[in-house]
Order: sequence, then structure tokens, then C-alpha cells
Amino acid sequence: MFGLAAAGLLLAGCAALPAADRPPAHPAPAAPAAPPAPDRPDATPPVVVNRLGMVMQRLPAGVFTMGRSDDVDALARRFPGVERARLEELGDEQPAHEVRLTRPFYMARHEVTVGQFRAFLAASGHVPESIADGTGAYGHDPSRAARWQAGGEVFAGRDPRWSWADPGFPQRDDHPVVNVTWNDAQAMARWLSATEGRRYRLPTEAEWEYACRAGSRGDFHTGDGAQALAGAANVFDADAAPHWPPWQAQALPVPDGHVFTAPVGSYPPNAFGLFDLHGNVWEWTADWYAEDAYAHAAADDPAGPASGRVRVRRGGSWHTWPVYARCAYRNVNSPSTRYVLVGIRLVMDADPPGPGPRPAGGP
Ligand SMILES: [Ca+2]
Ligand SMILES: [Ca+2]
Repeated sequence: MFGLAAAGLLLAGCAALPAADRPPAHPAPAAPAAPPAPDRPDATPPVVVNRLGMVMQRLPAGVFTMGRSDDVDALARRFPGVERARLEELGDEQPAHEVRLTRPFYMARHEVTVGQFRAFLAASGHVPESIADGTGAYGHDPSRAARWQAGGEVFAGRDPRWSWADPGFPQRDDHPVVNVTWNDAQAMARWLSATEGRRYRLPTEAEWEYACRAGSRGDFHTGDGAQALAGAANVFDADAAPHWPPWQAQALPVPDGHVFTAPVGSYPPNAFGLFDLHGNVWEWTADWYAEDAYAHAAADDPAGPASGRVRVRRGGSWHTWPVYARCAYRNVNSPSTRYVLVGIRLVMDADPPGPGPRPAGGP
């Protein structure tokens, strides 16, 4: 019945159209095939490499389940060494909910490297926040690590002796940059947007988790439980544990080859072709944090709360326990935080650029 009625309405609608808008009474002859346009580059190629050498990987639009689907008991079975009270604090990962990202977008295959950040500073004149405000950053002080007991500050700082260029452990140009603030990330995205003619920005939380999962549903893109990270990520591991003995029980039980940061791309990529979403350095996202954000999130392209005090970072780091390197885990910092575990990964809009570059992100 409904179908017939709807068809009648459609026919009535057709009849009312002005002649120019009516469907043709007979099939129109096929239009000649449009000639190829060799002078117009594809606006959305699979990969774009920018002037800093960042390889931007095109990710498809899609639907995924954001957040953790199961309860604390199930999580405790997968992470038996973690105190129950810690697992019970993870309510902000729920409720799991379906999210639709309606547009394709590009994400950098790798975290921003030390070399890329240095090139950005040289070309843009940007002064990193830790230097501009004179308070410095954090660093690894081996003598402090030896005295450290769980509960205190693990790293030394803030101190002007530490910065993005020196976090107190060796880093080459292909290591991920650390001690960079959310505001530094915004500045980098703004500069790239202005110079590349494409809109660069930080990923939303939803985009980050979608990218991390790459179609998987478990704790990690490689599966469930800490063991799934063996050979797959740089986290707090068997080689790092002797440097921070109180955390020994939480370490990945096998060596991952790196006590501190690893060169980006040292482990296999996920199904989207992205590296190091788990571990190496935490990655800033665009979103303000709210503990109950998922209860109020839009189903399409959620962008987090309209305001807040702290921004979300994701993915864990070289010093992070496996349980906190899961795709679903959410952590936060103020936008001016600089730390030895926190870095940057940028995304780029796939939409064809408009008449001029648009501003990147919020304030
Ligand atoms: Ca490690
Ligand atoms: Ca990472």
C-alpha cells in the first residue's frame, strides 16, 4: 500500500515539474564519454607527501564502534596484572557506540618526527611554547629514575634545560618529537594549511580511534591482551622495566627493542597502513575532554564537547603500560602541557581546497 501511494506521489510530482525539469519521455542518447583531464591532478589520491616529507594516507569514510564494548570483569581477565581499581576508572570509554565518519580524510602514516618539527620551526619561525614561555619542558634524568618510587613525578621538569630538542634521552631525526604542546600542534597545522593549500588539523577523537582500529574491534589492532602488542608497538617493555622497578609487573613481558622512543615506523602498520598508533608517543587530538562525552556524542562526525579545560591524547607511549595503549583508552592534558611522552600526528581534509586555505581548528 505504502509503496503504491509513494509511487503515486512521485508521479504527481513529476507532472507538476516545469517542462525543463521533466524526465525525458524516451531514453536520451548516451552522452559521449568525457575526455580525460590530464592537466587536473586527482584531488584525492591515495597518498599525499607534503613539503615536510609527511606521508598522508587517505582513509575511507566509514562506520565503526567507538569505545569499549565489554565490562570490567572481561577487561580484568585480559589484563590480570592491573589493579582492579585502575580498571574501574575507565568508565569514560563507555558506552560503546556507533560512529559514522561521513567523509574520507588523510592521516599521517607516522607521528611527527624530530626532523619534521625542526624543519617546521626553521621555515615558519614558530617558537615552541616551552621556549616561548621560558618555563622549559621535561627530561629523563637517570639519577632521578633510580630514586623514583611509584606515585611521584617520574621525569625532571619543567626546566629550561629540556625541550623538544633535548628530552634527556637520545633521539635521531626519525624519532617522534616530544615535549610539544597542543598549541604547538595547532601552529604546525596552521602553517601547513597556509603553505600547502590543504587544511591540516589534529584528528578528532573519533577519527583517531577509527584510524587506530582500522576495522579491528579488540584492545589493539593486533588483538586482545598485552601479549598482542609483542612485536607490534613500542611501550613500557621488558627492557624498560629495570629502569623503573616499581612498574616491573606492568611491563610488556617481552622486549620491544626500545627503552625510549623508537624510529617511527619500526613496527608493522595496521590495516589502514598507519604506524605506531599504539605506543611510541601519545598523540594530541582536537577534542576537549568530557568524562561523559560518549553519552552525548553525535552519531555522525562527532567533534567532542564545545568547551573544556583539557584536551584528549591517545594511544600510549614508550613509557606506557599496555593497558593504557589500547585503542579505546582516553587520557588528557592541558593544551600547554609539554612532556617527554607526548607528540603529534596530523590529519588533512580530503575535501578539495576552496579559494584559499581555511584556518586550522579552533583557538
Ligand atoms: Ca619500549
Ligand atoms: Ca603513537
